[in-house]
Amino acid sequence: MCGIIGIIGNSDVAPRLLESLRRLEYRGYDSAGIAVQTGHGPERRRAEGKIRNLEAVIDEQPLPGVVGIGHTRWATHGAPSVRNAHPHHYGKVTLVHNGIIENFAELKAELKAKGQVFESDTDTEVIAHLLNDALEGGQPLKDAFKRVLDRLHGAYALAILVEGEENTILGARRGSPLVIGWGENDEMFLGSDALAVGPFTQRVTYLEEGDWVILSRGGAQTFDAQGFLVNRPVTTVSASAALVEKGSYRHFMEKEVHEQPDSCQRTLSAYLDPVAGEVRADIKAALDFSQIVRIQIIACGTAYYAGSVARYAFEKLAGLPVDVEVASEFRYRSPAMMPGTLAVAVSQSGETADTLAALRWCKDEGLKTAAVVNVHSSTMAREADLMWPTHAGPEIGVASTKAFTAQLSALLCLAVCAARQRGRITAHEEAHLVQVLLESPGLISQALGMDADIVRITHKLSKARDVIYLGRGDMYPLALEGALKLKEISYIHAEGYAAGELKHGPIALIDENTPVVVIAPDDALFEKTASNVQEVAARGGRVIMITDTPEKVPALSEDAARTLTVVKAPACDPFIAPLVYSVPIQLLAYHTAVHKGTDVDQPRNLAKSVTVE
Ligand code: HGA
Repeated sequence: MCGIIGIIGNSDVAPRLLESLRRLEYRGYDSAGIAVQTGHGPERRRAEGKIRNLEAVIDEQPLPGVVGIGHTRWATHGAPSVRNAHPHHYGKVTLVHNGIIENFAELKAELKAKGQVFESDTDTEVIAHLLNDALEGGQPLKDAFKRVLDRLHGAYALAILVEGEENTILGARRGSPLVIGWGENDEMFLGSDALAVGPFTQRVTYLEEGDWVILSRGGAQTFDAQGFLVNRPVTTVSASAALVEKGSYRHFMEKEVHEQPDSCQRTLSAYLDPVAGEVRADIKAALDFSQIVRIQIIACGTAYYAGSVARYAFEKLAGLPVDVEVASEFRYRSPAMMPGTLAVAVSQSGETADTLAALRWCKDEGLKTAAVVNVHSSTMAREADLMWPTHAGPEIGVASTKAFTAQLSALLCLAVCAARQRGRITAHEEAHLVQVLLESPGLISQALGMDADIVRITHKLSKARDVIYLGRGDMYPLALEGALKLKEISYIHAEGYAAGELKHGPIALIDENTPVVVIAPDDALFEKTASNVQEVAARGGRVIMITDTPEKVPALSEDAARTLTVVKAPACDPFIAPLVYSVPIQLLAYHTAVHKGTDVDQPRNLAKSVTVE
């Protein structure tokens, strides 16, 4: 989602604002802008589309000045246009905003009734009007800011410049994250995450929910939601620049797909003790699964599919009932929760607005909560009773890959932990499963070797209008994830179905123009899935079958055989098949998108870290 940067610097800030915005490009955006204190009030430059368009505007009309703010916008209210791009300005106030002001219509009506004119269609602009009014009314800056924040409903991270306050940036967070960066020689920064300030400092303070701040040269006064001065700790983050460069890869997504042996290894190491052949003692000590009667997983998008895969493992191995629900439905459904339920939020960023709201709802209901997150300092990490980290490293590609397999790695380890603690498996069986899990990075690496075979089939796939993905058991959520990945980056319509469900409706879609991707590892359900392949082939469907046992693929009639393409995956234990088979489905989507020439890392309309509803 939108990125924010604010700098109180010692030299011209425009180039550094742009540098930070480039770092934030990965979040997905549709316009960008900066504002700088020029000596006669803040001045803005804005542009639709990519940062390079903004650079061109600034090249033509430079913005000198040492204090400024910048923003990448992912439109929620009002079309992506220069007029709606941030910073927004009214009177003395110029500001950028992440989030949604839910009561903006009511506030706007009130302000319009006073004769004020709005220049954009955004919800954001009301904040500039409100703050300007409060300042014009003679209120001191601090009181005016607090009064305005109290009137806002919804979610915001804000960075604000005020005319006449040349060395100040106001910041506030509710619902959307914001960090303070502490630089050298009294330079100060505000950012929507640690990566935003990463080029300038590694020393950051994470603002808490409801916090607001008056940033000045060399310092910051931070207040909580009630207006009390608070002291939030300064932490040092390891924003290794190398992790956010593409290196020799064409796209971040390609790099991240290839990083999966490492990211899964790192994540598995946080959960498994390879020497003892068991789940690590600290993980076992943190939660006793024998005290849990049910798990409620809440997540969105790809993380929801990771949770859906995990359900099979928790139920089969640990005999623990699991429900998985998309957070945007869960949060408004008034679900009936059973005491003893553990609520598990799964989110790469740990900031996903719907998942966070669902997590908070569970906490309010008195449930124990856990968060599986990749950003360990995120709001979910801090608010959940228990943080289960993934170690994927920064994920820059909007379409999630390594974060997904890291989530799967963590959740599969936790399923083993639960099975052992609930007496469902012996120490010997635990050791076997730990061994199987530890083999997965090597097998993921082998699966990356399917690249060339997959490139060969994607030229056909890229011409399809619709694609169907089929899987059974834990390959069913993987089929859903495969379809999502293809939709996200290649814009080809794709749907995932449980293979056995095909004949109950979707088989009507089968024809020679609709490729069917079948994910069929050599597991207990292989024969059943193979029968579904027969059903598709019998109707002239084109099947791409991803399997480690091509020799078991049923003999098809000569005609049908011509339409079948088998892509060989590495043989693996069915327990880790979701990890291994993630790779070919990611590669399939990636190469199809590359073939189509889409913007793989920043697909249209999508954003990373979805901090709005
Ligand atoms: N509501 C504001 C900001 C949108 C946002 O936070 N996107 O991530 C707008 O539409 O401009």
